[in-house]
Formats: sequence, structure tokens, C-alpha cells
Amino acid sequence: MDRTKQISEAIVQLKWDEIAALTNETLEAGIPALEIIDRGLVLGMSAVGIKFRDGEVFLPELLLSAKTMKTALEILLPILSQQGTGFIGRVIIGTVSGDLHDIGKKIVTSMLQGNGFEVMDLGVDVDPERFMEAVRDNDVQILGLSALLTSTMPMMEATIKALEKAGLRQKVKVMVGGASVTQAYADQIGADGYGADAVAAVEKARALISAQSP
Ligand code: B12
Repeated sequence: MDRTKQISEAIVQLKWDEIAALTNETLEAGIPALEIIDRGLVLGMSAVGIKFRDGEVFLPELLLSAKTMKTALEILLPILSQQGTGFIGRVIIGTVSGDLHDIGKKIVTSMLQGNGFEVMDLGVDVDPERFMEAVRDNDVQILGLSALLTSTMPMMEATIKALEKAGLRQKVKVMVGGASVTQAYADQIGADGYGADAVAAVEKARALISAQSP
């Protein structure tokens, strides 16, 4: 079986105790970390998400699949964040209020770090006030907001509004992402950028910084 397919199968079959060895073997076979994530882990998680939506698996399985994915990411994310290029800019990132999903945000964070960005990760369930304070108190160019639930996506707009209210909207470019977020939604809430995945997030962050430079 294709090695990345084995990884995605391991996520679906909840092989949390085998995933570390499998990930190391796949790296040793010369498959790049990002390919293992995109063609293995993310495909596996998407499959689990569909099974959950369709009532074929339940919350305990969802938690175990996330644990399996996180175990593999502990090996892979340090590789992504060590690619090493010159300093480009500073980013604050977090998952919005009410939302606990952070796997995708962590991948985005590591990819940004590996591509010249210093990233301050505020974690999950971050309310608009906390984002606003972090932007106010730090020298940053970009604010990244992540949301996976349709019920928490409005907190992205609430955060942008909080920045406006505090007179800080011009200080940062706001970039949004997460499974249910789209470019149309980003436009609708007045965000400056959207990234469908971690590679797109890096490209968008670079473009936003270039546009800011005099
Ligand atoms: C793993 C998972 C969980 C784990 C989360 C573990 C963790 N620490 O993150 C647990 C078990 C905790 C969980 C809980 C819940 N979940 Co959940 N979960 C998932 C699942 C299966 C995978 C998410 C994931 O990690 N994907 C892999 C990563 C790599 O992808 P990603 O997050 O989309 O990130 C990529 C891009 O979106 C982008 N990106 C992400 N963030 C950002 C930020 C920026 C700035 C940019 C530019 C880009 C970007 O780049 C990333 C890398 O490529 C999804 C299904 C799915 N297909 O999304 C459901 C899903 C999101 N969950 C769902 C639900 C309903 C729930 C619960 C409400 C379940 C419940 N009844 O309790 C709770 C809510 C808890 C809460 N308050 O947040 C639904 C949401 C439905 C909806 N439309 O709102 C989904 C879609 C499942 C489904 N099909 O029904 N979940």
C-alpha cells in the first residue's frame, strides 16, 4: 500500500499506538513531512469527520483520531517549522471563542514559522477582547483567526469589529481559515485574506506583508 495511504488508514482505524513508528518509517522512506500531513493525516481526518457527520462514529472515536493525528504531528511539525528562511514578519494566531479545534491552526503555525514568520499562538477559545489586546500590545503585522464550527465563525467578524472599535484595524491585516471558512465569507466579514490550507496561508501572509511594505 502507498505509504501516505497507510498513514490515512491509521487515522481512520485509530491506530494511535502505531502512528509514531509509521510516521518515522514514512519519513525515512523519503516522503516529505508536508506530503505526509496533506496526503496522509488530513485525508484520514476528513474521512473520520464524514463518518462522524453520518453517525457511523461518535465523539470518543473523534477524540482518538485527533490523538492519533497529534502524535504524528509531534514528529512532523518541528520539521515544518525548521525550514529556515529570513525574517518576514510577525503573526498572532488563535482559534476563536467557543471553538476548541486546533490541529489545522498548529499546522499553519509551523508552516509560517518555517517560512520566516515569528508566530504568537494564543491557543483555542480566544475571545475578541483577548485578540484585540494582543494586537494592541505587540508589534505584529498579521492576525490569523481559525474556526472549524459554523457556530463559531461569527466570532471572526466579532474580532474584526473589536479591532475597529479599539482603533486597531489599520494596524494589522486579518487572515482567516478553517474547514467551513471560504473566500466569500472572508470578503463578507471584511477580512484581508483567506487560506484554504497551510501552504495557502503562507502565500497569503507573504502577499499581505508585501502589500504593507512601503
Ligand atoms: C478532529 C475534530 C475534532 C476534535 C478536535 C481536536 C483538536 N484538538 O483540534 C474534537 C474531538 C475535540 C472535536 C470536537 C467537536 N467537533 Co469536531 N471535528 C474534527 C474533524 C474530524 C477534523 C478537524 C481537523 O483537525 N482537520 C484537519 C486539519 C488539518 O484541517 P483544518 O482544521 O481544516 O485546517 C486546515 C485549513 O482549514 C487551514 N486553516 C485552519 N485554520 C486556519 C487559520 C488561518 C488563519 C488560515 C489562513 C488557514 C487555516 O489550514 C489547515 C491546514 O491545512 C472535523 C471534520 C473536518 N473535516 O474538518 C470535525 C468537525 C469540525 N467537528 C464538528 C463538530 C460538530 C464537533 C463538536 C460540536 C462535536 C460534539 N458534539 O461535541 C465538538 C466541538 C468542540 C468545540 N467547542 O470546538 C463538525 C462541525 C460541523 C459544523 N459545520 O459546524 C465537523 C465538521 C465534523 C462533522 N462533519 O460533523 N472535533
